[in-house]
Amino acid sequence: MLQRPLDYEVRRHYILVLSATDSGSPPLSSNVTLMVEVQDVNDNAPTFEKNEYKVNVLESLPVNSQFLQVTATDMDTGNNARLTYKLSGNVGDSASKFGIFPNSGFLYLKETLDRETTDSYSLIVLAADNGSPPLSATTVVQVQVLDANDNDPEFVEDTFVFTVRENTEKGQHVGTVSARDRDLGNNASLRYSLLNTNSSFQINPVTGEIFTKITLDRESRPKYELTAEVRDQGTPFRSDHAAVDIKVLDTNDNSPVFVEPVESVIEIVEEQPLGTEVVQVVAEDIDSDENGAITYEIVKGKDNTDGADVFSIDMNTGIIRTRKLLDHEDKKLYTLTVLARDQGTPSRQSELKLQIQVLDLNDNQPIFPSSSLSFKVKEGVGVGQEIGVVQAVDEDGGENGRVMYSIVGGNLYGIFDIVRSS
Ligand SMILES: [Ca+2]
Ligand SMILES: [Ca+2]
Ligand SMILES: [Ca+2]
Ligand SMILES: [Ca+2]
Repeated sequence: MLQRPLDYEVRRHYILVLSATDSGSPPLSSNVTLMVEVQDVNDNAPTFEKNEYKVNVLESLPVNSQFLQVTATDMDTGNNARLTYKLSGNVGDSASKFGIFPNSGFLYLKETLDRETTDSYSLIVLAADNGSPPLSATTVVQVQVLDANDNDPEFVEDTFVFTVRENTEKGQHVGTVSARDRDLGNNASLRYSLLNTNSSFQINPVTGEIFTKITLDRESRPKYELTAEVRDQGTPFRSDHAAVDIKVLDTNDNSPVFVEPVESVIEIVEEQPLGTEVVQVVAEDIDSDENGAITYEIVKGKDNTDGADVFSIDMNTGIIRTRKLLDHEDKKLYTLTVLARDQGTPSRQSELKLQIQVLDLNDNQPIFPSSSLSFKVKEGVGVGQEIGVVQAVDEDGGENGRVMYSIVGGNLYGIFDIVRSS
């Protein structure tokens, strides 16, 4: 019988020598050698070499890759020490993403990881021996998922629309483009640039702020269509593009310019009905909207502008008409100052000085100073001798006032002749 417990782990074999002695005299005896083999019983649980393992796994690690081996030991022998590993008590993602080889304790990936969805796992690994009943131990594997550059940066808008006023000094802030990247660290560290290289705008590569590089002129270029690029700093980098539309806002930096009439002297025949069109003035202003919208007016009270009350102008069309009946004989030339004004704030304006010449209509007949004249001529005067001068006055100007003379009656036998023009 056992006086003390056997421990297989301390001593596996005992060799006992037994002696049998009879009670005769003298007693006889004989010895026998007894081999006692201590059999292992499953009295030791497995133990892991660490209570907790920590491992970093790149999210881009391929499926089936092994990333950690856990090891447990068991003091027993045989089946009592033959260990089987398994993942135990894990739920959801943890259960579906990871597997373990039951004999080696190698952990491997069953599905791809995504740090942007789950960036750490806590796995429970169980090691059980094959005793009966089995004994087991557990350890924890902390998996930290490391970032891979698997996300493109994304601009927050497909098209950024900015406005900037013309004539501002270079360095004017136009707007800011921005993008997001779901990765981490360098994989999400963004740098901005403008593609189609241009001399008018620059971008802060870190902040995405766009500034002017020059003083813009809307009249030479009212709109810019640029492309912004964003890159992350991963290796290799990933990128995105967005349109950047920049509209240049107008300032009223141009005055109206008269383009019609080309001639500064305008002719009109006298005696036309009131409201007769004299001329249409046209001015242009290359600014936009109100800064380029023109109205016309006639300037009054200026030096040498004596036509202000005689003519009117349509403020919108620039058509100048008569307000009074013009009489060439009364006044042959009017001076008129026309103003073209834009509707900017403040407005800009230009002046055009016009001369309006009133042309003669043949409205006056020649008039002799008196109804009858008498010349005294001595007889015997030689043929061709001048016997007197008649003069008629015509109020009309030019051709209309040039008088032609002729004898129309009483010239018996053709004795007299008259010089037709004098
Ligand atoms: Ca990225
Ligand atoms: Ca990532
Ligand atoms: Ca203007
Ligand atoms: Ca302008």
